[in-house]
Amino acid sequence: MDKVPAGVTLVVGLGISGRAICRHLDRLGCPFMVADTRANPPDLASFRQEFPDVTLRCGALDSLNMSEARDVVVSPGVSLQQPALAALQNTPAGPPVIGEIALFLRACQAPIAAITGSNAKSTVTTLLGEMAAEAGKNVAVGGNLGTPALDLLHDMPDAELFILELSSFQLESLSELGAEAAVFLNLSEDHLDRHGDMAGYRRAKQRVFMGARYALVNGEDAMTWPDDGDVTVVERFTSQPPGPGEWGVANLAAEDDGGDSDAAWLMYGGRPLMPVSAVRAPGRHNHVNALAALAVGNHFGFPLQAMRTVLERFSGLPHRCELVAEQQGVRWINDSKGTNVGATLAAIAGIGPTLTGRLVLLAGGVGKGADFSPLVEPLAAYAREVIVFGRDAVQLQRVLEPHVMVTKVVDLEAALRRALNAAQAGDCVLLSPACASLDQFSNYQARGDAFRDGVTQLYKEVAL
Ligand code: UMA
Ligand code: ADP
Repeated sequence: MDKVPAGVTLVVGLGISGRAICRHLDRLGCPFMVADTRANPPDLASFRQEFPDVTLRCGALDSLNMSEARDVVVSPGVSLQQPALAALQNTPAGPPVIGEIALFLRACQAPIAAITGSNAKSTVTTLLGEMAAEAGKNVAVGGNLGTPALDLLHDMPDAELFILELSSFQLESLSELGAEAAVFLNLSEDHLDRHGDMAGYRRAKQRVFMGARYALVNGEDAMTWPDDGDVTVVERFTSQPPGPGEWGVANLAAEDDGGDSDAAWLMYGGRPLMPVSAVRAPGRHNHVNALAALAVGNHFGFPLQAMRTVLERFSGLPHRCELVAEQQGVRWINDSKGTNVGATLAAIAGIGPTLTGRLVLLAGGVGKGADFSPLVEPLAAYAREVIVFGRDAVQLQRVLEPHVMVTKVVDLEAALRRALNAAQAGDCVLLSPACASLDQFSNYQARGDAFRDGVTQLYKEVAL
């Protein structure tokens, strides 16, 4: 059996996090080796270029003796429940089995804002980061989005605030966090193949509150509220008129808003903050995202004017309900980041009421064990057709077919061709797959890019 030498740290995983962990250990001068559970992990050549002398072991972990490692640092995509790691955690005097964020916490001196939820993490993290920068803070933004947390430490050693998007995979392995501000935005089905059930998924996300001084939760989603009462201050946001101390949306009569009669405003309790119409990112879900960012920004003391400036400027992230083409009266919208049912529901709720025609939805990929039935009602109301593709296309077809026309195709390219035939003027073709992309693409960005490029190509062909 192979063995990790005594005192050497084992890095599990050769992906983005694994490499950030390696760079960090390298900078600290800690001896380390890497294991990846796959026989042929991707991008081996670039790893070898970056770390020519580091020992790399590929294949199952159960034939690797890890008992004398200094630490075992596991990438988020690797489950801590897999037998070799579970056994190691049960070994008395075994090495600590930790994740990238635990290493980050050992080294980080500045306050942290930690943002989690099933959806909207990246949007709120980005908004808050831009608000901090607009307020003149030296802020580092990353985590599950963008730059890995450990690389941020190196890239921005003088950062006075770290704003981290944290996934359930990153939170699951933590035994402490101590965020200055912890945000739990919403909870809907995702990653059940990894966490077993909703209770397991929620338990992982609840770890965001461990040792937090301030928590922000969703007033309309009790699943986001902290279980134990050890967070000193808990604030809530809601899409409804707010109660005292809550962040919400209310219609203001003329005397309250200086003449903008009956307009919807973002509010803090009874205090109007800005008209909803001034928030540039479209859709109701972006109004609550704006409120979440305003609430945390307020906790950190950012001036309201700076935060408003950001909300007036920020039009949304790529691959999230992004309009990529409008041709012959048909809008083509890329929501490739709609990787779970909750996100696709939000996209349909945002776009459906704006249609003069109908919706043509492109969906499918890796369903992660989710229940697709919540899609039935909105699709019956808005869809002309649903075009399904990828690994779990049949599951989607089975659930949706009795209620809406469903066409099953092999891949996204075929889905685009079918959509071009199906869509009529006034319609919207929406890629919001409710599934992960990894069966047919390297990530959701590649899937979104393929959608954008495919649409351009289709209309070129039509023009010929
Ligand atoms: N893998 C193995 N064996 C290994 C290592 C990895 O099979 O030994 C597989 C995993 O099961 C997974 C894939 O390889 O399918 C990637 O896993 P990883 O842990 O190496 O992933 P990274 O490349 O480090 O990227 C991770 C996040 N990905 C995951 O958690 C799956 C990235 O979020 C994140 O940007 C990056 O760390 C930096 O923090 C992506 C993501 O999909 C966007 N996140 C999920 C989500 O948002 O829903 C959680
Ligand atoms: P995450 O990082 O959690 O995946 P993103 O900001 O990238 O979140 O958005 C992912 C998806 O969630 C997008 O497809 C978007 O349409 C949808 N979404 C955005 N905000 C919300 C919200 N407040 N509630 C539900 N879904 C949302």
